[in-house]
Amino acid sequence: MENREIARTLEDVADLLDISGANPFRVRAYRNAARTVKEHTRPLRAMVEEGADLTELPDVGDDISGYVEELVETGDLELLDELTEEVPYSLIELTRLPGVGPKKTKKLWERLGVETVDQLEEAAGAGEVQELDGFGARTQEKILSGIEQYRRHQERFRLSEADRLVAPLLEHLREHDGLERIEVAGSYRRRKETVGDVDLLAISDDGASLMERFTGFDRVEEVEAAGDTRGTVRLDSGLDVDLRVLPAESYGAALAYFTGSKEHNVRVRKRAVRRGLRVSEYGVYREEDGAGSAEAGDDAGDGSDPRSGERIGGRTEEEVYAAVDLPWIPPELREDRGEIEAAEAGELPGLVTRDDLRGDLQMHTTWSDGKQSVAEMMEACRDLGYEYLAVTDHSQSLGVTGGMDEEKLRRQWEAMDEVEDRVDGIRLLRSMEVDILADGSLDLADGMLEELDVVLVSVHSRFNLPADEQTERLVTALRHPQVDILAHPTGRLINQRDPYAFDLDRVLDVAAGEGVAVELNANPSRLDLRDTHLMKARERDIPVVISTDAHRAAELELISYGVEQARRAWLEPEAVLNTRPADELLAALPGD
Ligand code: DGT
Ligand code: CA
Ligand code: CA
Ligand code: ZN
Repeated sequence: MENREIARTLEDVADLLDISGANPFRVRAYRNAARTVKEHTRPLRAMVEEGADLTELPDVGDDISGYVEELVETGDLELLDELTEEVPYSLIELTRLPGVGPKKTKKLWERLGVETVDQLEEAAGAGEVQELDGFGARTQEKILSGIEQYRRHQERFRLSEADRLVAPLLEHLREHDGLERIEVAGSYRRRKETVGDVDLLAISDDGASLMERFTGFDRVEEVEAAGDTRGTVRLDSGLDVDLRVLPAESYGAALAYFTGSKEHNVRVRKRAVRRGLRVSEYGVYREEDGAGSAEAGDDAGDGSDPRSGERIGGRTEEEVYAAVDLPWIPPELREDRGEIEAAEAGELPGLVTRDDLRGDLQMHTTWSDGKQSVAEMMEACRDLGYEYLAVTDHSQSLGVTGGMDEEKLRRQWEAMDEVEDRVDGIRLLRSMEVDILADGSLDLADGMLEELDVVLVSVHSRFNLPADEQTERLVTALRHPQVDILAHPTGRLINQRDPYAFDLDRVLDVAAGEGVAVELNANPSRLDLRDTHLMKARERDIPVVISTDAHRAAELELISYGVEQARRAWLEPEAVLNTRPADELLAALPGD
């Protein structure tokens, strides 16, 4: 059992206790312990196996330590079973709806008998919710739109979640003797920020036994289909996985087909038809006279044999593209957003890679809400091969994060002077993630801003301002002469929070005018700006900075998600400021 799952179980206990009206201190104890477990870097499973004393962890006492051991050893928690005899488990889902929470959940359950999201939707739709005291028409409205947002966000998995869930499955399949090769196709290979399901392709001459191994994976909850060449399972996380088994000669064609996107494939097949060819998941075939369908659209269901005609290729993706007179196209571009035209003209972009980056320009340390020291972050960045980093702790208005006022910032600078003497081989830039206040002013005095190497600004509060006020707030901040970079510009959290309402085009116009850079926040929950927004920035020649916003050294690795998103936006190294050496980077930023 992973730390995440242990933490989730403890959170479930807290929610159920909270709904049942337990002592708030007891509820908080479970929540705090859940956070400790979630953030702990070592697997608690390993600690339990070693017989380590878990009570040495913050917020973990004798009771909770016992529960963690029970969970690790049995996979179950008797306490949870007892609680769900009193309080339906499905109520936990209600507490996660925007604007609901445990207190309201309790009332909805006791007064209306609501136990599920569906039942709540029905009750709110029928106007029953607004009749309860403490609710009212506005709350009911909010609950309905919250359910809608929740549903929209439930459907797809974040790419990083898919990565985490797929890795052990791939490992499990790779142990199979007859397996020659396996790869993940679909939106996962295109590195889309979320995936609907995961599409695996394998080469093996023993499909049946590979399929058996696939359906026998211990995280499989349900087998939806399982034949010799294709199967679909649902993992216990709710993620669906397709597996297709192919002969080696079809591998390239199948990889191209199942990588998609569908829109991209349609364009490729149209080109094939014009050349008297047929491209299917089995290969590239020359049409026999009269056998070709003039219809170039979707081949699924047109009734003809996808393997008819003389086979002329399909072992590699390059062969498929070459057959339609195109160079190989990187998966991140395969969205029919102009890549076919660019490929035809020999003008595919030379996409930015992880190795092009020379530094990371957003991270937090123990000076605010980060978990590691400046020295540790410097060393970690140096180990990643970077030439520089900017430490960007929060400013004072974010009190909960330990945000810094002037006096604390000065102390940080003094401490940094000393750290620089100890840590060699990497340059430390003085920076700060300065909060943009509601009126667009900045949360640090001008005299201090002037002394920073890089001024990063961002919004962390008042997400609900009317769109025109939010836009003005951002514009005012961008016009401040010391501002260099606008961090996580839309504020969205994938699957959790929509972007705040504002006019992005206008903000980008002002950024372009002021020479301010925009951040591509690489955290896989943010990816902000996203691909389509970055394309808007690219059109305006706005420089982009890819940063992790790491709160611990391990999170610096998440930079790869940012690079992938940048590639989906067609960004070349020249468009990304932190591909440049530090002096060039500083010269390119507007604030002096
Ligand atoms: P997802 O799973 O919603 O994140 O998106 P994809 O792109 O992974 O889509 P998926 O899993 O439905 O199918 C994987 C790929 O297989 C897709 O990108 C293109 C190809 N494909 C699937 N169904 C069709 C189809 O009906 N026609 C064509 N042309 N291609 C298809
Ligand atoms: Ca898929
Ligand atoms: Ca699929
Ligand atoms: Zn931030």
